[in-house]
Amino acid sequence: MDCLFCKIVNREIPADIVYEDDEVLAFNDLNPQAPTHILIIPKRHIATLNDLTEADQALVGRLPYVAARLARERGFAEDGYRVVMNCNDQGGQTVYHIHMHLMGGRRFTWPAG
Ligand code: D5M
Repeated sequence: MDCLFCKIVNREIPADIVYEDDEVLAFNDLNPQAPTHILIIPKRHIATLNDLTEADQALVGRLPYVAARLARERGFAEDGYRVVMNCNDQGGQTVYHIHMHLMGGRRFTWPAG
């Protein structure tokens, strides 16, 4: 399948992997927007949030769980951080394999741009 993040899962292209379990992979974003910027993905290909089924709920629920764990490990869980999932063009999605952005280490403003 011609999916960038599936290729990272399959080790066909390199990435700076920071967490892995049976279902989830996390790696540093190539274009970081914060001192820590990690992408957390399900290993299984799901193109957008719109493609989720009821059966995917537990899998996708792991993404914020892993985000919080990584935030704790990096020491900014208490100060705070931002998690984002972009959906489709107007939502700013550029890679069509769902991913949660974990950004930390600086102050974020709201509303997001
Ligand atoms: O976010 C897609 C994100 O994926 C964006 O922040 C850049 C990042 N990206 C793109 N290619 C790579 C590779 N090869 N490694 C790591 N990170 C990558 P979106 O929410 O879809 O706009």
